[in-house]
Amino acid sequence: MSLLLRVLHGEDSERAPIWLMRQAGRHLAEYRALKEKYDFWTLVRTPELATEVTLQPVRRYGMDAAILFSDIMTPIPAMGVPVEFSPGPVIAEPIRSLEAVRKLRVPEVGELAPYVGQTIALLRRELGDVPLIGFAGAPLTLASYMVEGSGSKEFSSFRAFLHSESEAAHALLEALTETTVRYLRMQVEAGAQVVQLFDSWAGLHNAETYATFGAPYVRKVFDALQLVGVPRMYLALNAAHLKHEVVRIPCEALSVDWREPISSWRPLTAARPLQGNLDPAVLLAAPETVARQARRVLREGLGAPHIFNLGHGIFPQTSPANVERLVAEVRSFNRHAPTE
Ligand code: 1CP
Repeated sequence: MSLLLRVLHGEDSERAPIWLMRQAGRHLAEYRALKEKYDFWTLVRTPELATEVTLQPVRRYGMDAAILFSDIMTPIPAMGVPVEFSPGPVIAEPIRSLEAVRKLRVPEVGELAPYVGQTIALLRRELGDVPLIGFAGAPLTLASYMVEGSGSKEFSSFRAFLHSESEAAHALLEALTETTVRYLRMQVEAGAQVVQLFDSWAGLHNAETYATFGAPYVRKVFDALQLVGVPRMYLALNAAHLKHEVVRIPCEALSVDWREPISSWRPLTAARPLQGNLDPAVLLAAPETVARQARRVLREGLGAPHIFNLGHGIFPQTSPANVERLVAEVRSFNRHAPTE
């Protein structure tokens, strides 16, 4: 079994597996070259191109996992809501009422981004022993974009909607939950060996709002996937104030962003694998700083299963040489006999 899967099954391995959020994409010249010829949707919707982009960081760095090249918004058009990228998601007609929610479709599995299943099948043939991570957006984060209409610093329209149109909000979250379950099941059937739910905007909410509109739907998605039997990983970003809710989510690994050290989560998570949590900005510093900070995170991860990752996506201006240095540092760190 691959190192990542062993750690997800609870092994406190000698070496920490490493992959990086957004490891494919703009920091790689080979991605930028493709991006000159094709727009983002074309890359995602063409299985050969999405396969190539997914493989680029695996080839270059020898990562311990590949993550499907796609976006959290990929299943949304099949619900009847067109999505453009500029560069983040843009929805021309945001969902703002119960009426609009009632018009949404919960797509059948076959209608849900069939090109994703084809990409996964191609990837499984190319990847050999390297595991493939499938992913989806958590319902609350998907709803943030659908109601706001685009990314935003505060998502004020969305947050107001949760409070003023709570019936519509719950109906929207239900539709997204069912769509996400079908979408992730499809990914697993096609060959994804791990799934991650990205809750990038969970941290905007207080504990009560997250407990009402966030956590219950994540739990539903993961409960449905338990039967499927692949390890489930959850990232709630900027969510240290939601720790007590987040640690109750049923999943095999929690991703931890960079704002608090792993040791601040460990007392609440017992031996559950934790993933993270290097500040992606460290990769913009000098190589010696990258190495030193990587060791700090590795030491924090000792004593229970740890998957090395960034606390959030890699910045586009990151130099591949620094990523190489990072991978080498993680590879050479013996977790059973740490030095320093
Ligand atoms: O390593 C990989 O292959 C990464 C694949 C990937 C993933 C996992 C992409 C490609 N997007 C995502 C998930 C995603 N998309 C998240 C969750 C993770 C996170 O928090 O970073 C979110 C919030 C989005 C939404 C999104 N899509 C944004 C952020 C907008 C905002 O509100 O700040 C952006 C810029 C996109 C477009 C996008 N998705 C992916 C890429 C490479 C891009 C940029 C397209 C380009 O090259 O111009």
